[in-house]
Amino acid sequence: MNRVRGGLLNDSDVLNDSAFARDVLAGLSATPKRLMSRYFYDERGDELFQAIMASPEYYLTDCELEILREQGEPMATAMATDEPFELVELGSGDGSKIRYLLDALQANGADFSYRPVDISAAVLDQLAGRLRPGRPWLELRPMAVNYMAWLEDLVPGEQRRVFAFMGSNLGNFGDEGAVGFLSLLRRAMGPRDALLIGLDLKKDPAIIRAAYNDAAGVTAAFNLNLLARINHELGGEFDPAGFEHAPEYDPATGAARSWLRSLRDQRVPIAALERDFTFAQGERVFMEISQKYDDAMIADLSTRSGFRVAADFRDRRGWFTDQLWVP
Ligand code: AVJ
Repeated sequence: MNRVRGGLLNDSDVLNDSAFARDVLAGLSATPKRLMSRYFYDERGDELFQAIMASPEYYLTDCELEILREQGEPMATAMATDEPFELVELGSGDGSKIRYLLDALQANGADFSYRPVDISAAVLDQLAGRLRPGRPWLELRPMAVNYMAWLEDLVPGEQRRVFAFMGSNLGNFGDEGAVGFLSLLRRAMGPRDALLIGLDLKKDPAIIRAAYNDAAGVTAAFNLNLLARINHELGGEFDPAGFEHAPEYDPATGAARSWLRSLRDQRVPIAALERDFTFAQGERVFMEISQKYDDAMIADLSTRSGFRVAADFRDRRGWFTDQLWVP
């Protein structure tokens, strides 16, 4: 939790105290203004993301669940060698999808342990509660850390590792960010390691637009919640009713972007930043990119970051892919 001491914060407090404060200051000082989607996930944000995954328009979770449920066996075969390995899932969440893969690996006689890595200890407790019952064989080694920071210091291990980065989380990095992240991961991998990566594919634009603008307004609330978080944690005075959710999808590039648009001219003080920020009517704040891929983009991305695509598993509709990438 960030400390807000009315009027007593100086610049070095702001700069040293919290990455959140620093990133909000930089983002709202930029043109166009932007906020970072990694900050969506406070307690309320976690709840809203769960609700997004349960919404009828958000197909990504259903597609990946179908792949894991119905192709767990070939996936387990593609992933395992005779060597014992550790399955390291980056940003595991509560483990609701991966269980199909764990069960398929076990059925295949794979010798493996499972290390879910997530920034939220609460979510890892839920994961353990969900996965432990009925799986006495599971070697579960949860780790509550920021996986980005952890990866920076990670070197190839003695034991083989298979990383998993599911759910099209890569799509939030943008193009350069994605190559940067994958290259970082690649440097931490030994020659026999592998990466299981989930990527959302280009499809009928109407389907994608609906997924990021659901009729019940959950995605809108998810974006607006970041303004509420700034209010709580940084002493901001945003009126969330002063902004609207304005997502867009460009079928040519596959970029789905979310913006918040100011509904009027307004000035918003943020105490912890000791600044007011002005928003013109119609001005947009960039919130998130959710990249959609096609085969050419995936070939390009994997090559640029030092990987080769070894296996490709898609749902029946061909909307989503889980791929095994190797060095
Ligand atoms: C968790 C990054 C995969 O981009 O589809 C869902 C987040 N944002 N609805 C995505 C999200 C709006 C989601 N990822």
